[in-house]
Amino acid sequence: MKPLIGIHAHPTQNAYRGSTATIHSCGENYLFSVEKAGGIPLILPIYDDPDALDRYVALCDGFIVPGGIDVNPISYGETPHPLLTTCRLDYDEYQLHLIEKMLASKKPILAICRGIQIVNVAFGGTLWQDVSLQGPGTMHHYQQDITPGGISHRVTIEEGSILSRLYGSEVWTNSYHHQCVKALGEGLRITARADDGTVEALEAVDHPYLHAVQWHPESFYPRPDNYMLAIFEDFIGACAAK
Ligand SMILES: [Mn+2]
Repeated sequence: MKPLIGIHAHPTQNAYRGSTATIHSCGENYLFSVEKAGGIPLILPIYDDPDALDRYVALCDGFIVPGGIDVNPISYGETPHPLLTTCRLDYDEYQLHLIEKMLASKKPILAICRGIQIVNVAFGGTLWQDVSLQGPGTMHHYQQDITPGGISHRVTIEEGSILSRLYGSEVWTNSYHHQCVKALGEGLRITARADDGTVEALEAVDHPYLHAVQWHPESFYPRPDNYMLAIFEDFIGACAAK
């Protein structure tokens, strides 16, 4: 049976006829990537109820924590910097509650972009509210080239990681983030960095399968040589092995 992959929905504003209702959304490239890698995607609504979250975690074989808006610095005990953009504390709280239950289940987790950031916060880490705050020499991490499936910068990979098994010592990625990991959460290890030192991938030391990347592997979907599908295939493989 194909593994069922729960993907956290993202809160998106509905512009239709002036409605103010939030849409619980998921980009189709996440769904296509899960399907192509052999899984069945299921979008989990933003519903912060302990019983509901227990049911979601019991139902799914693995989880994707997707990209999205900024993490509210209140979630990691800091005050807002002027470069902070849109965030929602209620979304952070929902995700932190759900991630806690996901981690307890020991089921595989793939975290992407905002996902790596909120996972780092779940482990007690903090974030740079804008990549430029890391200091002089920080690269541009918000991609300017709009080629579908386009790349932006390379990352250097640590030995003995999921990424090194898939790509060796380096791989070219896209980059659509303006925040990044600052203090590393306890129990996590860094498995890839950009040339300016920005943290680009994490794994958990004491968890069967937690893989977090700062780029968007699902956005490679339009490429004929979608070499980032390997990240989804490896994750779905771990979900199927449970
Ligand atoms: Mn980057």
